[in-house]
Amino acid sequence: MRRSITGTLVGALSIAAGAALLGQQAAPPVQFTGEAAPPASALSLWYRAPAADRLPSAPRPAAAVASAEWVRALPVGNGRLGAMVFGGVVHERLQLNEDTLWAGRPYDPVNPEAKDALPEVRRLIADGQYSAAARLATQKVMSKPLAQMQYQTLGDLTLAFPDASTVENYRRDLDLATATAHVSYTTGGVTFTREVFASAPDQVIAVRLTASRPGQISFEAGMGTLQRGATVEATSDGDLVMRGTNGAGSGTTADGQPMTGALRFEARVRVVATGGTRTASGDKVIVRNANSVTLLIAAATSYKTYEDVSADPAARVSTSLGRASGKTIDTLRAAHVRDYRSLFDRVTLDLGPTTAAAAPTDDRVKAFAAGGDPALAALYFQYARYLLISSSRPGSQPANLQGIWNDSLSPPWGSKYTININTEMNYWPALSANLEETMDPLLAMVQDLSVTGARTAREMYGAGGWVTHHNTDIWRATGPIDGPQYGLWPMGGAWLTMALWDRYEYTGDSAYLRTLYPLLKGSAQFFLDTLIEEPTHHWLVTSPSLSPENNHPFGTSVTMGPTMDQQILRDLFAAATKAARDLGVDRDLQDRWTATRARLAPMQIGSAGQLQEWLEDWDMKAPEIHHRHVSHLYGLFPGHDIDVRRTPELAAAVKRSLEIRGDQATGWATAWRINLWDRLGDGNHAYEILKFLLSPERTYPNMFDAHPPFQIDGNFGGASGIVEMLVQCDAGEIRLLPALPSAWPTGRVTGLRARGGFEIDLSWKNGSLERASVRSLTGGALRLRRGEAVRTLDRTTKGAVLVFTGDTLQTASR
Ligand code: FUC
Ligand code: CA
Repeated sequence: MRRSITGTLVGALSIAAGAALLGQQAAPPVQFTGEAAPPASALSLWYRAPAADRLPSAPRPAAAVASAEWVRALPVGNGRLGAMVFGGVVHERLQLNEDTLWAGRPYDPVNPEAKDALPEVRRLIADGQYSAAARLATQKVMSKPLAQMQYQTLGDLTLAFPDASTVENYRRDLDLATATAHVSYTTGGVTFTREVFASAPDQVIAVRLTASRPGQISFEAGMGTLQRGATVEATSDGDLVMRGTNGAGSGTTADGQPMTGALRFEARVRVVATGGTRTASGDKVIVRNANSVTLLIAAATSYKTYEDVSADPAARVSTSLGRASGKTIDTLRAAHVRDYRSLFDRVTLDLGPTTAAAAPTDDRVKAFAAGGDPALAALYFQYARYLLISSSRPGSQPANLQGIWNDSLSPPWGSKYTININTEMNYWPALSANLEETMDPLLAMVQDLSVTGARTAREMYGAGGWVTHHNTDIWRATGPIDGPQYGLWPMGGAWLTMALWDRYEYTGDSAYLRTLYPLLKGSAQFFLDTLIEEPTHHWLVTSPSLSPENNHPFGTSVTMGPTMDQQILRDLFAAATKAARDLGVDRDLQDRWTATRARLAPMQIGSAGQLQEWLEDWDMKAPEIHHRHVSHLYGLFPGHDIDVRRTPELAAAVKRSLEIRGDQATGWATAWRINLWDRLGDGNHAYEILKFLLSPERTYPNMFDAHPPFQIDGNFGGASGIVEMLVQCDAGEIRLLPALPSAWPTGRVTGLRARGGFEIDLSWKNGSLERASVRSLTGGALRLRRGEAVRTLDRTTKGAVLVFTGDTLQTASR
């Protein structure tokens, strides 16, 4: 039987309608007794209480910031499918996501009036009439619709178990070593265990229920979603099936097209019980007195590409479910763990064991700043690697503002791709923490953007190449959105392309370079066609643009030639030139790029000794001198314009800017500050900021980053900040322990990657380097630094491991 559900949760509704067999309604509170022991794996997040023990409340607002319960739940994901596991005793909830389920439909946001209005916007800027320029841009230049589409929740799988009054030794955990969430407890003399993992090889989420005695597992499984008009039915062969279409976005395109939902989705749960009975009743599957149960969850949408939504979600689901349900849980688990470990195990980090590690994770977060728990920083680092693997597998969509985990139809900032820092930050640890493959989805997205962005370049700017502004979505929209003070920034695509360029620097892979080159060339082309000469010094600058989201003293952020743009462009033109040289192509363009690069506005040091954020020395007069964005410091990290040794005056100006900005900001902005202080070589200052990032103000109980609200970039930026304390590579050299905080006198890391094609294992003791093993991946030149000690090799032997000992880098045989 099929029921239609509209905007509320089917589980709660049908229970009210009388289908309930097992105590789902307002169960008396469960009493927890006994102290569960910590899990065996030190790489675990764990807790002594469920994240929640009730069905999601119904009706629930569609536009919701993640609840306090949700940020206690534990995430699993296979890159595409995600679940938040709540671990309730009476009510288990798995909040589900599929990474192509976004609102809206294919669309082109370019405003046809923009091209004619842009010269006047530029003239007003050159004339110092910034607010007038912003007003004109609001009227004529911004995208239609003005907002992009949101990433949306798929729904929930709920399992309602019999009431339990007293529960002993409850524990739930997430084991990062096996990418598996567990729940275990004892009630009525029976110990129940639950295991949840998201398999990439089998494209299902598996839930395994077992009990210490036969015949003890009884529950009622249901599904629900906030998506309007979705249906749920239980099939006669014991599947739960939810079908629906995605939500609409707001606004219309310039030619009046509404943003109605055009994606279809299906989620299907197969319930396989051993012993007992399984029956389908309405929109529920009911299991009674089973010995063990496996639930397999598959889901898909009709999304094929940003312009094609014609796939058959039912066929996709039935393919993966058909394959997976032919395998035993042991086979599924083994394949999952093998596959996951091939990525996760590449890096280990030991910052020293601590007794504090025996406490539940939320207690450790509360206590981290007080000291004595360096292992929590190691866990935070490995959690970020886990989250990247779980949200960004090849073939899936890139990690968005929430990775893949979102329980709303209208999440904060649409849970989109904000590309004036946030998406780039998501990938900061990808290369250094040895997860190169997780960048494949980013490459695929930028390839799409180079197509949609070429249209925007042509129709909006009359330019060649391609451009993307400060956000994009699954439809690869590239126009300026939200308002000119946020959106009128043409650098998003260029920055993303530099993130992709890093991968070539780390790997030297020439096949990859050939794939990347058209993106570099097209991005550079856009700027060749649109840079203007600023009137005072005749430097080449962007216009209109802005320093991300920071208002200058004249009532808006809109201006020309902000420092960050010039830094990104110096990196971009240098990379494009090097790429063309390495490929032996485009001789004339190489010269043009080099000449253009030399004419870009230089960086300037302002009256407070700071690095100027803008062409003019406005920093101290800007309304928010503590602003979260530190865009003009891009040149130090992750960009390449500034270095403590190569450009010490500019590095000192960065330091001054950081002091003025202050240490505490939103999650991602706090994480950026850590990386910057690392690059200044001040590990103790960086560590002070890490203490704030890893406090309850910026880290939720499930260790998700708190902007607040939840935003995943801070997890990734924080992990990068930990790497940058131990190994840095830039300015042609690899630096060992360049920003080691005194709180971590002794430790060991293995498997970090560095530019030039190297893999590094390090150990240190009492703040001194003990031993470094450097494995050459490509046979390239090596320049290694530890403090003032430097070792240089013009070339290395591919595959060979070079060993250096002590702070003086004595060469040793392995
Ligand atoms: C940028 C930031 C905000 C937030 C948003 C998603 O606009 O300025 O702080 O992170 O992205
Ligand atoms: Ca993904």
